[in-house]
Amino acid sequence: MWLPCGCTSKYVASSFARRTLASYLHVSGRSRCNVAAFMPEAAGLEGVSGRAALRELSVSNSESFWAAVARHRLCWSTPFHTVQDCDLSRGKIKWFEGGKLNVSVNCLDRHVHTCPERVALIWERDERGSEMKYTYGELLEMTCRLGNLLRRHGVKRGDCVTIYMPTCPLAVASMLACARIGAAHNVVFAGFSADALAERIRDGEMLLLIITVNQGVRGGKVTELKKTVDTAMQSCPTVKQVFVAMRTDNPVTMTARDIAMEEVREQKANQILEIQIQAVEDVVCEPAVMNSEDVLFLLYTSGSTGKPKGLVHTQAGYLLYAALTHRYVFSYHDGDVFGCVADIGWITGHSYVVYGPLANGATTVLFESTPIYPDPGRYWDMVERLKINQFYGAPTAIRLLLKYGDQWVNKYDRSTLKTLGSVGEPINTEAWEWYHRVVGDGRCPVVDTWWQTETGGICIAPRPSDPDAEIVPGMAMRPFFGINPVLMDTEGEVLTSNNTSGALCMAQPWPGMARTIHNNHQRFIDTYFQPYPGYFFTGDGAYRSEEGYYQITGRLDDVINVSGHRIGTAEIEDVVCPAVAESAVVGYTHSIKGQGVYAFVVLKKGIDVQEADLSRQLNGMVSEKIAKYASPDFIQFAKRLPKTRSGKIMRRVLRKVVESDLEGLGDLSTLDDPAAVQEIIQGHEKLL
Ligand code: 6R9
Repeated sequence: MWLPCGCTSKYVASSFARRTLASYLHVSGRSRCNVAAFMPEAAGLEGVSGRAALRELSVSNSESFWAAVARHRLCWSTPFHTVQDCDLSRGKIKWFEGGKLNVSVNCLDRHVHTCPERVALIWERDERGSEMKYTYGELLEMTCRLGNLLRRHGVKRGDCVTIYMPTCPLAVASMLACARIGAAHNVVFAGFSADALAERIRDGEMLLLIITVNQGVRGGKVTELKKTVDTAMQSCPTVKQVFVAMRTDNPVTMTARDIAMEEVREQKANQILEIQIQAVEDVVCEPAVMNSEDVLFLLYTSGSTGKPKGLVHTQAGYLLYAALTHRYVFSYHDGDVFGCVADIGWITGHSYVVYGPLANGATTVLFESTPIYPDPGRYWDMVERLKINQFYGAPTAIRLLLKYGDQWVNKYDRSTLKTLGSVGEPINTEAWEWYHRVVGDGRCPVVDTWWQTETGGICIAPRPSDPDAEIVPGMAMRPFFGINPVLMDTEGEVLTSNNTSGALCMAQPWPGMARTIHNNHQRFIDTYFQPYPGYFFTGDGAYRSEEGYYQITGRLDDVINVSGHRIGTAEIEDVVCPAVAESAVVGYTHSIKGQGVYAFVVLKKGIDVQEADLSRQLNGMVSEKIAKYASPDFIQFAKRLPKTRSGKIMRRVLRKVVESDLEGLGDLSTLDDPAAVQEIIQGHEKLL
């Protein structure tokens, strides 16, 4: 049952929201054309002839564009006075200053006012056919109760709460409850190990509290999340409390620090049907009035050095960008069911499972399972059952499913599908074609979306463009509104011609970009703004075709992408084993995962071990210190690694060896001892 929330009338869409882009944009000298049917913000806009012109304007007159869109799309309690105050050369990014709002109000209350019975979440639980639906009213109630619970336990505005949970309604409500009371959240992917969790908790001294579940369930297997938290707690003395929700019926050991999150549960045949958060809590929770630039969340991601970085996103700009991209890249329309199968522990889950869809009042799917559980038809069975209109997944899953054959797709009715999305890594042509031809019956546009944790939302994608505009398989294609990509050559000069490749940078700020690295603004500047002064450097390389379309060619740094998960090679190398003198990790092409992990290991002198035993041990250590997906597929033991005379490991050479591209080894003249390369090549051939 839905009960009134703490939303006051000042939060109801203000007159700003009803104004149109025309009131804010003053463009002259262009022909008149109606773009309103496509973008209501643009209703009545003078002088913009179609979507391409609107895009152009979003870059040339970006302040006016974003001001209009922000006023139209977000619900403000106080309007902003300054659209942007950014200086990329100093890594200074501020949007919509003076504005006050609450993100949870924007994601919940305003939809509850209009349609409380609309389904907000469909929880596609691991057990097939046991999905549960939550209306906007119910999600608001859950969020408010949780917000009160957190407040009662001392969480204040500006604090940070770590969420270590699988994708489930309580996790979403926890994120929104933080937003409601003005605390930041730090969601840690539930596949991360105790060490990785502890490292992410310790990095911020303001992290006080954790929310978790007793056990996770995925692919029919149970994972002991609470136990992992208990282990992590041994090295996190500042954590005051751990809230524990029950995903399964199995009790867990509770310590003085732990608090049970639910009180009332309704059960049927050993199945939890109703999770009620502390029924004693009030269902009214006054939303904190937040400044546009207050922190909304931290999210850790891998960089090229060993230590993961906590990227910081703030309130208004992030939410606006997630909402706008969700609506226009996927052609989302009111009433659609949006199915993004990402885990909430990644940025894709934040932006396209939670914030983007909820800000737009969508029905969003929370996928708890795996693409092949209980069989390879799982996604498409879900599409049929939940009547999903937009499906958004990762190429690694598509490549895996393709191998099982078309029959697993054809079995199910996919006629509700309108758009298919891809994210996280390059999608090869074979996978793209299969996705388009088999899954989408050749009638759904496939949008290959390029973006990053740092960008907050999709930056390059085939849509929005005219519905019949060309899409080239495997290409992310076109920049989104307000996005101004450039390619740089090795000298740091902008490449102006087409049919060229370079380092992908952004020449203009946009509201969704990260604001800093938690506790380390200098690292933020050094990583993203120092390599090409005045530009945001993405870390990726890209090709721009003759027609001006973009294709991402891969990372330019020591970050590899395993099944769409970013991992710094240095993070794996940092896992210390007493028998190992030194190691070097590189990525190699893997037919399903996109990239696999290949480790070269040099043992300390006098160590006498069975290589197979040590390999097993090293794999176990990487799983334990980081996560399973980071564990090497190949470990090659070597007497020495190829190094320059100044002692640097020549990774370029190692990468070529693992790709068996001996022709491409390049200039070896700077090597200290070229014979080392021959040894490495022989060792590699033996391993295959
Ligand atoms: C959203 C997300 C970001 C890195 C990024 C790039 C790679 C993401 C891609 C893609 C080719 C695409 N990447 N989407 N590469 N085509 N459509 O994945 O964020 O986890 O931060 O990873 O992933 O290398 O730099 P994140």
